[in-house]
Amino acid sequence: MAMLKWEERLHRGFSSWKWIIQELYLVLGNIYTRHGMLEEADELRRLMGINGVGKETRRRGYVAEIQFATNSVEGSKEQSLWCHGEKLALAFGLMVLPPRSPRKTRVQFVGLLVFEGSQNGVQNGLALPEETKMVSVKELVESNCRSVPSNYISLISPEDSILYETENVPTIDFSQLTSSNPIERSKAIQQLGDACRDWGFFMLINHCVPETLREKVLRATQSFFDLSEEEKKEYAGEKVLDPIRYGTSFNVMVDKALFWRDYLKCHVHPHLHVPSKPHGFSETVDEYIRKSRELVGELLKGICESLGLEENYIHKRLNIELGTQLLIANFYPPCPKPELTMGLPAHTDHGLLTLLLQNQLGGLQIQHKGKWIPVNPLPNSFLVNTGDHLEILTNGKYKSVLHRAVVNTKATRISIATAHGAPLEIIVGPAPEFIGDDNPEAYRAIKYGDYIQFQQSHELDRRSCLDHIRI
Ligand SMILES: O=C(O)CCC(=O)C(=O)O
Repeated sequence: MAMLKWEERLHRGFSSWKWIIQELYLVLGNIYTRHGMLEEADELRRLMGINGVGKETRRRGYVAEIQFATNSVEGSKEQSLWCHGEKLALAFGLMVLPPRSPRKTRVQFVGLLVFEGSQNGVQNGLALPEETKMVSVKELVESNCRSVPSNYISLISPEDSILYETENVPTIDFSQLTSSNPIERSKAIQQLGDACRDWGFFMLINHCVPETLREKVLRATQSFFDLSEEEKKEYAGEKVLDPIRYGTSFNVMVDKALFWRDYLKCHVHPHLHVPSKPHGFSETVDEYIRKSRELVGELLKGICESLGLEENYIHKRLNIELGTQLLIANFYPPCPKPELTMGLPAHTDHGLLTLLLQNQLGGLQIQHKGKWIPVNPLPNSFLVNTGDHLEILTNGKYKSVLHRAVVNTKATRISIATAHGAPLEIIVGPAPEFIGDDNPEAYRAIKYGDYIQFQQSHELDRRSCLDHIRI
């Protein structure tokens, strides 16, 4: 690999500080991959060796913070570098700490690496530079990649790796929820309320979306991802709220490690935006999103009743007729070492309700009472979860729950989420029915569009975006 001039300088200057060099190489690996320089990225990975990296480092987005204790550091340095037109600023400093034992004085060395171009890009909502070549996971897998590149490595902490297989998310029978028998219906409403309050997730069976349509939309999604990269990149979009966006990972501008997932996100209501390719895709999506909207409309009515409200309360309060519906198609190709990476890290969803369809390959895990539970979907079922805006509206009564997607070695997993919420311009805060002397407002009101913009422009940092608006 031909080293760039600044890499040589850096290597000479700091070669004894192996942690910093390794950390820099890790970030540089990311840059190479983002710029489509896969050979260079591979060579870099070979040079640095993956073992040991990360043990003594903490990385935050494009700001890498490196800390270790040593007695041999003699000075501090500052340097600013450029790579592919993006400025990297480096600042090194020393801190002398009180000795832990009488014989050893500790000198802590702190290195800061700031990927300036990208940080500004994120803040201003700018796109990646035009010449940037995005590499999809599908492309990576098809290029015969037999290991997980270092920039895709994101390890789960040991306590978060434990799975509790014995618990199951509740099941709701849609036919009972819409039954003309009042006893059956009120029992189903009670179960729905319990599921929203205690789990934030449930499996929906006996619903109104035909199996043939579910299979058709999964096949159509596969054909979209089977288009050539050039064709798909026509839909790459620039900003997080663009009506159609094809991409990889979560948001490559902010992800500190890349995720094993390609995606297509489309705003499908109140206006339908769908790629015109492949043939028949937009018609199938249109049919599917209409049916899923109908289903979610009924669920929202049931949820209102379970909260003791009139069944159209949410429809009227949040103008659901003109509400936002987003379709998020997730494509997780098989991965050589699934334990080293994530399909999607823990996050909550922004809307009121999300409906998830998957191709019978498990991969979703949800957090329940602090434990991670793998979800095995029942045939022909949907998984439904309450989102941040239902938690905001109910002032915390119904919870939006953390969930994550893991990948597997065997086959491509496809999931299609439709997220349903208020119109983008509506400001949502806790409803007066849920506020009282014992229940003060727990969240600041925020415009739904601003909330999505915020969530999609920030790293998924394994906690709920709601933490930013909690009072
Ligand atoms: O693929 C999955 O199972 C989860 C997808 C998801 O959480 C999302 O799209 O936000």
